[in-house]
Amino acid sequence: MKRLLLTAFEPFGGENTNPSLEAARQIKQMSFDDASIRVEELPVDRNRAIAAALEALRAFRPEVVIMLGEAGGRFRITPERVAVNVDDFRIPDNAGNQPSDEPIVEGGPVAYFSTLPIRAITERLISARIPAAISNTAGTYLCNRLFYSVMHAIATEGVAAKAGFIHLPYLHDQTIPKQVDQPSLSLESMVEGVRLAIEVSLEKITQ
Ligand code: PCA
Repeated sequence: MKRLLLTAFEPFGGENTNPSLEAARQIKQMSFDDASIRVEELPVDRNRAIAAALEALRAFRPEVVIMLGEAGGRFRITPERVAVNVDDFRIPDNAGNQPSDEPIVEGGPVAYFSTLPIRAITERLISARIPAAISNTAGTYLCNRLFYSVMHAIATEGVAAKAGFIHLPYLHDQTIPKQVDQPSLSLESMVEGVRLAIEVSLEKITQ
């Protein structure tokens, strides 16, 4: 049995929900043949989110970590290629923090690459007719910060885990009240996309 840690974020930026949370809650109800999955719901707070994720990483010692978050405005499910060492928040987080141009880890590496099989994940989703593409930037907000912080902990604390981040578009429901047209996916596609990403990651990662 492999251990897989799945993280999701609470709503932020005036939204009532977060697709990552909705998808992760459904995944939590599923069983996977060869893995036990722990779901961690994270606050959109630059300090508490990282503390909770690192605590889960150290306590659960997963072989695979998949972090999820919302990227409103995107058309596809997007496995991220890279996390960069900078916090530059476009809007405050839910605790009111809004750092600009700050390193996440002072003196840390400029960036970390995802160690998830992002190409295989993207291809599997497309085969299942779920819109997907590799993304080359996770932004400079909390999702990038979480992604970088987890990769840094894995690199420096000798945790043998493969990890990476996947951004999800808006759910259909989120776009209904908006004044400006926005792309969205159904919850069904979102959940199936995450389920397939988990399946591919477990298949490709053998330790
Ligand atoms: N998306 C934000 C942070 C929380 C979330 O779900 C981001 O892309 O940084």
